[in-house]
Amino acid sequence: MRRSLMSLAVFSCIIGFSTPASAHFQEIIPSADVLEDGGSVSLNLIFTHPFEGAPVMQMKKPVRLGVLDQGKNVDLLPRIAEKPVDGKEAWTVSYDLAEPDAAIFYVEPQPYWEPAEGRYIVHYAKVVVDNYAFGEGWDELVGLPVEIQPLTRPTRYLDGQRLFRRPSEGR
Ligand SMILES: [Cu+2]
Repeated sequence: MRRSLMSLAVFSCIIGFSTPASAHFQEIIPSADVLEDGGSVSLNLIFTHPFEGAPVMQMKKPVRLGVLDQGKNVDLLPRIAEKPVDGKEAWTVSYDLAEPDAAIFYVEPQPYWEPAEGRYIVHYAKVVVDNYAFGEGWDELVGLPVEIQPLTRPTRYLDGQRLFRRPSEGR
């Protein structure tokens, strides 16, 4: 699970690649991808080499950080907190998920200068957290300039069952 989570977060939306040997990407890693009992999720934002786990790179405060929750875009920048990793600037944010639904967290980091390509690059990234293992809403788009729309459910099932129904679906 950890690996698929990572690949979702890392490969969600990437403009431009540097050479694979030195592949650094924006990470947005939630504390859980499915909250079986609802509650709070925290996400770590790290600019690093995900497959090697290091070295961590400096990540300036992002331009945008938000979540699409219950069909509404919530700005999470006011709640962001610094959480350095290996002495490099990195960030974290916590968010309470109230209703059964998939919440889609996303980040627009500041552009960084990629010497290998002679250009600035922005790693848009997003990740889905399924609250109460609801199992729907994960394919909604948050409206990034480049964005992958999942064609299959990116979060795990609980015994193949949904635990909750929307109120409109009745019993
Ligand atoms: Cu690198």
